[in-house]
Amino acid sequence: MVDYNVLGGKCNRGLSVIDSYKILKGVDVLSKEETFLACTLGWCIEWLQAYFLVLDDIMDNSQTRRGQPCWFRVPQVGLIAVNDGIILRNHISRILQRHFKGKPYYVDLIDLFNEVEFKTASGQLLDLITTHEGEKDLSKYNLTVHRRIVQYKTAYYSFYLPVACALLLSGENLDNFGDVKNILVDMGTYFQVQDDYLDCFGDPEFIGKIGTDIEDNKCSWLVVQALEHADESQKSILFENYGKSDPESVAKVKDLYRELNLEVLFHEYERESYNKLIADIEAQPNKAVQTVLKSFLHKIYKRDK
Ligand code: DMA
Ligand code: MG
Ligand code: MG
Ligand code: MG
Repeated sequence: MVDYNVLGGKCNRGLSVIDSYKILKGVDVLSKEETFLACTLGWCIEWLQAYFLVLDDIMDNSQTRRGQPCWFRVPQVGLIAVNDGIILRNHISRILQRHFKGKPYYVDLIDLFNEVEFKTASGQLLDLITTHEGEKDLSKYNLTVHRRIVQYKTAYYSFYLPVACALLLSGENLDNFGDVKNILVDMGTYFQVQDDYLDCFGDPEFIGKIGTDIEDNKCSWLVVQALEHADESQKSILFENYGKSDPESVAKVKDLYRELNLEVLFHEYERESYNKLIADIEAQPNKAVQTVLKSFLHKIYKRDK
């Protein structure tokens, strides 16, 4: 179960702990002990990610993940996957206890993982209940609603958490890094817009998952932009076909997205977000922090996976 669900991803989140820690310490090579601790925290984030994905795929009724069937689709697993998700989560506390108990920042680490998990679960809740609102009235979707969902469901655990782990390892107090947190949350928002884009326009073979946002009536960045830019007749196509699982309806929504040039709009958004993030990062007083943030941004800018 652990091999099936924890491995096979890009490991961006986990690796960012080690990269960020090296930059904060100002060294190219860490001691054996430091490497071990940074890798351990990196793996804790990968375990957290596995836990969220196992449950997310059930809630989103998805088919594939990382190029294989979603865990709950494996015969003989089914809804036992819910308990497997809980087991994955419990492992994090056990790993932290085994390797960090006694460190001065142990309690801060536990609090951090708990708080980030709560934020993510709240984001998943918003994502799922907003879908019900959208089923009643799709025109309720807008960028404000979208932003709130994605900040919570994606940005904290994917972007703030790795850097916060590296800061704690370096002996820093997280209270002094409010600006850094805000920048990372903006970066996470940009990352989830990419995820929404790839859900429709990415190659399932390459991204390892088949999109479900249109079928699931999700408040995706694409449908928000479509609502913004469509004329009345185009809107009625959207209202008619969004949130339906038959392939003809999905194809009509995708055709409309293309007609509205959403691919071009996305590439503009991508460039603007990048420029804004770079400007915010360069306004940071601490050079090492600037380097940490830029290195994270460059891992995801223009990603196609
Ligand atoms: C991802 O949202 C959020 C979490 C907490 C896993 P999503 O359903 O868009 O992700 P994916 O496209 O990977 O299923
Ligand atoms: Mg999903
Ligand atoms: Mg989801
Ligand atoms: Mg998605």
